[in-house]
Amino acid sequence: MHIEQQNGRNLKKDRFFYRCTVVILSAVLFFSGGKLSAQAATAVEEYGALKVEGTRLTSKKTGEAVQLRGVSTHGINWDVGYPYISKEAFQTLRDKYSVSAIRLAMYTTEYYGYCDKAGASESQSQVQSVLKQRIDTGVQAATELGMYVIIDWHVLNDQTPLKYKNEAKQFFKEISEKYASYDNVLYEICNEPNGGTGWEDIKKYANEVIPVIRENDGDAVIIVGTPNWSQDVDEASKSPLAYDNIMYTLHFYAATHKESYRDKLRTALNNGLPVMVTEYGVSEASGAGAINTAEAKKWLDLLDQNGISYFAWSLSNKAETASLLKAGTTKKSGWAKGDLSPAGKWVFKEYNARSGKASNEPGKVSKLKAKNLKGKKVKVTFKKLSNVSGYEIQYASNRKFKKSSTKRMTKTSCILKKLKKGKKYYIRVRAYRIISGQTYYGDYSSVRTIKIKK
Ligand code: IDC
Repeated sequence: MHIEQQNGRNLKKDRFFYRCTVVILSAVLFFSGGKLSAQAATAVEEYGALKVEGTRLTSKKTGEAVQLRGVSTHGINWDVGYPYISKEAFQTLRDKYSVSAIRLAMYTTEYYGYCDKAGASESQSQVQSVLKQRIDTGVQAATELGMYVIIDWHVLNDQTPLKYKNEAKQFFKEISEKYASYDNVLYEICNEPNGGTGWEDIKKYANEVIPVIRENDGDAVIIVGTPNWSQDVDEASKSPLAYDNIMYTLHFYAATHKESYRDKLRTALNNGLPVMVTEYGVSEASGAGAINTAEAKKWLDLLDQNGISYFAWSLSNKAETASLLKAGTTKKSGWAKGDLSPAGKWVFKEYNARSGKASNEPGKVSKLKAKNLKGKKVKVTFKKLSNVSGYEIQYASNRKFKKSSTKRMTKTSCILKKLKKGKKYYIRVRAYRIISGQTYYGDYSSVRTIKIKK
C-alpha cells in the first residue's frame, strides 16, 4: 500500500524547491527526533545518586531537590504482582505515564512470604531465592531504564519488624552488598508496623538494620516505617533517628485518611522530618470501596507543594479498587487508557499533568473524512490542529487495526492508494509533537470506515 501527500497543482520552480526543502527538513526532524528521544535523559542520568537534605530528597550530582512519582508493585510473592516486574512494563510506566520510580513490595509473611511462606509448597529457602530473583529482575529493569527503585521489606501481618529482625538483617546485608554500586536503589526496611508497635520498637529495629546496610552502602537512602501502618510521622518527628540520609514513611488511602492525617504530615514537616509516601491509594485503606479523587487530589497537591515523592499502590490487575490496571486485564505492558482501572486512569492522568507531559500532548484530531476516488484510492481529510509537528495516519482492513499501515505527514489531507476493491477500510489519525527530541502523541480521532467501490 502506498500513501501520497496532497500537493498543489501549479508547481512553479521555486515552489518545487520550497517543497523539497520542507520534505528534507521534516525527514531530518523526524529521524533526529527518533534518535534524540532515545537519548533523552532519564531520571537517574539527570540526578544520579540521591541523598537527604533537610526535608528533601536531593540529587548528589546537581544539588537539586528530587521528587519521584512512582508506582508500587502488588506483593511480588503473588501472581497479581510479580508478572509486572519487567523492562517492558516499567518502560510503559516511564514513557506513557511519567513514572520515574518503582517500589518492589516483598511481603515478609502471607503466602510465599520471605520469612513465613504460609502454605507455599516450596521450602522457605527456595521461596527466598525466588523472591530475590524477582527483586533482581526489577532492579535490573529499572536500572536499564534509568528509573529509581525501592526494595521494600513489606512488614504487615507480622505487625512488628522486631519479629523477623534477624532475617531482615541477613536480607539487607546480602542485597546492600549486591547493589552497593547502584545509584538508583533505595532501601525500605519496614513497610507498616502496626498492632501497637510503637516508635521506640521501630527505632530499636532500625538502629540494628541501618548499620548493616551502611556497612556495604555507606550513604544509601534508607526509608523507615512509622507507627500505625506508617501514619504517625508526627510521632517519629519528635524523636528522629541519629543517621543521615534517612526518610520516614507516610502512607495514606484517600477514601479513608483525610485532613487529620495531612495534619500529621504538616507537623512532621514543621519538625524538619524528611518524609516519603512509599504507598498511597485513591481507595479505602482496605484497598476496596469507592475511589475518592477529591481527597486524593488534596493529598497530591500537598505532596507536590513540599516536593515529597509518592508511589501508588498497586501495579496489579487484581479485582480491587486500588489496582491501577483493569480487573483481569491480561496485558503485561503497553497499557492504554482502556486497560486501566478508574484508579489507574486518575493516577496516571495526574502524573502526566503534574510532570508537564500532558501539556506537551497535542489535542485529538477531529472531522476525519474519507472519500473513495476512482482507481482504488481514498482521499482523507481532517481538521488542522495548531502547534503540532505532524500527523500519523493508520489504516487497515479490520477494526482492530491488525497489520495496519502507518504513515506520517505534515498536511491535513492525503490520498491512500492501491487499496483493494470490495474491501472495507478502517482509518484513524492522531497528531504528534516533538519537543526536545521526545515524541508526544495526541489521542486518535474516531475511526472512519470506507468501502472501496471504484
Ligand atoms: C493489600 C492488597 C490485597 C492483599 C492484602 C494482603 O491490596 O490485595 O490481599 O494487602 O494483606 C496497606 C498495605 C498493603 C495492602 C494495602 C491495601 O501496605 O499491603 O495491600 N494497604 O489494603 N496499607 C494500607 C493499605
